[in-house]
Amino acid sequence: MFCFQCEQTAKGEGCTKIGVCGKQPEVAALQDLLIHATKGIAQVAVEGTKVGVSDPAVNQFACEAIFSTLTNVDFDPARFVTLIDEAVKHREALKAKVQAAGGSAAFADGPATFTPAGDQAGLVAQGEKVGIQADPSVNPDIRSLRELIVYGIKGLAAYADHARILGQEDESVYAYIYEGLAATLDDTLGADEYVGLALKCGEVNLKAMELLDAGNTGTYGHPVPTAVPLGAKKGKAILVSGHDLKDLETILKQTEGKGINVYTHGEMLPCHGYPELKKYGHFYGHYGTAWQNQAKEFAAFPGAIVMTTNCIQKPRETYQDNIFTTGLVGWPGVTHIADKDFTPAIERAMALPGFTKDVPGKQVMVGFARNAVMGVAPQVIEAVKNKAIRHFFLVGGCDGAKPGRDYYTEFVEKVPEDCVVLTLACGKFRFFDKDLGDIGGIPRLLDIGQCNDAHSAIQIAVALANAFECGVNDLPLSMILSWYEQKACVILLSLLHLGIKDIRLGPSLPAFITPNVLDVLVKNFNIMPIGTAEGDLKAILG
Ligand code: FS2
Ligand code: SF4
Repeated sequence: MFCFQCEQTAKGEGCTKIGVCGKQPEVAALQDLLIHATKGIAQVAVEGTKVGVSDPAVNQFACEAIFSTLTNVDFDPARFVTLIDEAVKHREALKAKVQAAGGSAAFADGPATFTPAGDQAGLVAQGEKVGIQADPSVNPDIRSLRELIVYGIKGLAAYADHARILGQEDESVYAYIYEGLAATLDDTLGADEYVGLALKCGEVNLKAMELLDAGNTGTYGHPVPTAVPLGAKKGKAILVSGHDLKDLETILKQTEGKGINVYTHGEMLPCHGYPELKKYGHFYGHYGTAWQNQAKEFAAFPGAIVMTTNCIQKPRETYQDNIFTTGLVGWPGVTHIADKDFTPAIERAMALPGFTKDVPGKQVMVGFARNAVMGVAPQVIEAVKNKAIRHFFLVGGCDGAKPGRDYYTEFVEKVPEDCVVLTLACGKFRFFDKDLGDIGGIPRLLDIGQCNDAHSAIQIAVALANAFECGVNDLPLSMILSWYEQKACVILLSLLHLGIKDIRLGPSLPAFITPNVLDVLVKNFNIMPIGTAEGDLKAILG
């Protein structure tokens, strides 16, 4: 196997024996083959676009298939075997539609003609031949850019899938996914074209995130500042992790009146701010921190656990019977709830002891998404003008296990008292329960939401820039980002598409970026690795 799509890749180079994430070589090969098969769909879909053919079922499938290959989503080989077969069926059905519409669907070779082997072992063997390093003749910079596009598309497909679940879709998003994937097969394209396609990925992602924001806020209302207990309430319990708001709502509905309290874990924390979710009396509080601490935290949770999206890790035996997956998440041997009837998880929660007494704990504030922050824009602008607020820091992104991530905790601790920290995604668990106080009533730590809410952060930055009649780069705002998986890759591409400069990125730079590609990013965007908290603060604030 060879995989270097995430930040924790082995030795900062690539996972070759087994994934640091726990991905087995067979699953890595099947994921590579599924991406290959989806590129085949993309080749046909590009021809379909020329004759006005687009198939909603294919679009949904393509995003689900791609999302399944994100880091920490699906580790179950059997699910990939099914997805690969479905990919080929969708591709052939699409070919027929394209031909019926007068288009061309005749391909001589490549993914558009790929025939899957009849069993898992055969598919694994096929997958081993189509991985990242399959063609050693490819120039490393071109390979780097192609992989950057593929990982950007992985993040984009994830956001498009989240948005579709809430009824929000746009043809332009699917059209780019196909264009970008098909382009990675095109040997006539050079570095400049690929850089353009990578930035276009970021541009299209803004649309996908806008759709997701519309889906979230249109269905559940605009988040409002909300205090969330970190302790627990006596009673039976279900913990919901991942990012999917609709799954959480479904679980809240199905547990109503059953004496079960529902808790969020990881990236689900911001859900407490949505009016249509917080209205449930048994939606109690938040348990635990970021994804990489789940083995310890889940082992101590006295109820059932539902994983709705990334990030799942190998379950310990002690809680293997308590954890359930849904949607695109999978782990071999873990009960998967495909039909959204969460009865197995509810029954498990009823059988487990739950919290036998109230557990006291702190509270944290969530709900500072764009609507809430823009509601206090006049006070914020006034505070900047009268120098009560000197600078804003967006300290956001993914968390992970590396010791170097302590930088983000230290950074927030050292941010001067006349500065405000905006945060989002699971990286915030490094500092989310710190009491940073306020500046004239404006909290110094504002939680915008999940990684899925990056659109909200961008809207806040754009609104501030408009208020001060300047560009985002001219604002007293610095972005200190942490990355881990492919959603972070596409958010970074969106920020670069917007022309945002001087981003500090850590804890390490992507292994799939070659020195030459990095050079392009540095020259055009002055993107830089994080240094020390003290040194970076000094450099930013002067
Ligand atoms: Fe965190 Fe993991 Fe949110 Fe990422 S919970 S690193 O995949 O999606 O951010
Ligand atoms: Fe390694 Fe990350 Fe790939 Fe897992 S997803 S195999 S940790 S590079």
